[in-house]
Amino acid sequence: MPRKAFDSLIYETRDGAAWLTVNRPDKLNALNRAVVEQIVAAQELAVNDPDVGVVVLTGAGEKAFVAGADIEEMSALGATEAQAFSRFLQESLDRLEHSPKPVIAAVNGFALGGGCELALACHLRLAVDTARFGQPEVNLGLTPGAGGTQRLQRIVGRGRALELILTGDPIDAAEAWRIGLVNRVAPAETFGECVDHCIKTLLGKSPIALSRALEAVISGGECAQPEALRLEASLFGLCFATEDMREGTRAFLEKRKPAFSGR
Ligand code: CO8
Repeated sequence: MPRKAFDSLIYETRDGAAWLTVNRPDKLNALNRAVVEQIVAAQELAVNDPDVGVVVLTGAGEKAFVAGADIEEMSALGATEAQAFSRFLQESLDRLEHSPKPVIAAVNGFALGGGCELALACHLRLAVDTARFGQPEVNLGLTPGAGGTQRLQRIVGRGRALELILTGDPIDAAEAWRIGLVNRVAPAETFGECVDHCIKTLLGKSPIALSRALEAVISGGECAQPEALRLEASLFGLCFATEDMREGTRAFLEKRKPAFSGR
């Protein structure tokens, strides 16, 4: 399995998926600038690798996906530095969210603060049943600063987002599923299968259709509706110039499974 080691992140590719594992288990995979830079660099590797169709982001160890921004490092920042750090995190997570290849968060434990915000920037969230989600920043005298005030309300609605952000109380995976914060929950014994099933499902689709659907939803979601609908129409139209669209429609009419070439 091809593997590249960054300081705080393991990058591996296997069977069409790139696995990005945040690797600071002794600090519950807390995010500092270096980790975030490495996530962005690894994501870039995945996007540029023609053998990769799906990206999976997870955390090392049994306990945490990512337990937030590194509080020790963050506590030393002044106001101007904190604003710059927030912009850096926002821009980095924006790049992840705008990935042309689907990004799955495999949430294997705590996803708190910046860790929850990282999961929110991924396209699908799968969680082990012991995972816990939360935006506990108010307990530190802070507000979320890596996109959480915006992405959370778009995903779960403003009422639930405000409850999480204002109380700082974490929720378990079952509650996260109930409110739509995660797509699937599985016990530890079958969590690997759950993630593999999701990867396989996505790898069976046309990568061009996936990338255009992501652009329509993510970029369209950032525009006013009339503009977003024009974007949707143009991306829909572009699909008709692909071999994959011809193959997908022909396969349906011939009552067989499509074999997409990604062209
Ligand atoms: N930052 C740094 N170190 C951490 C973090 C963190 N976020 N979380 C855990 N650790 C460290 C602990 O200090 C401890 O280190 P050590 O062994 O050296 O003392 C080690 O990880 C293990 O942690 P615990 O002993 O605390 O483990 P527990 O099982 O007792 O508790 C918890 C697990 C509940 C997850 C607990 O560690 C915790 O509450 N962590 C902090 C969670 C949190 O508040 N996260 C939000 C941080 S703020 C944030 O993310 C803002 C993002 C926006 C950035 C904007 C830029 C300015």
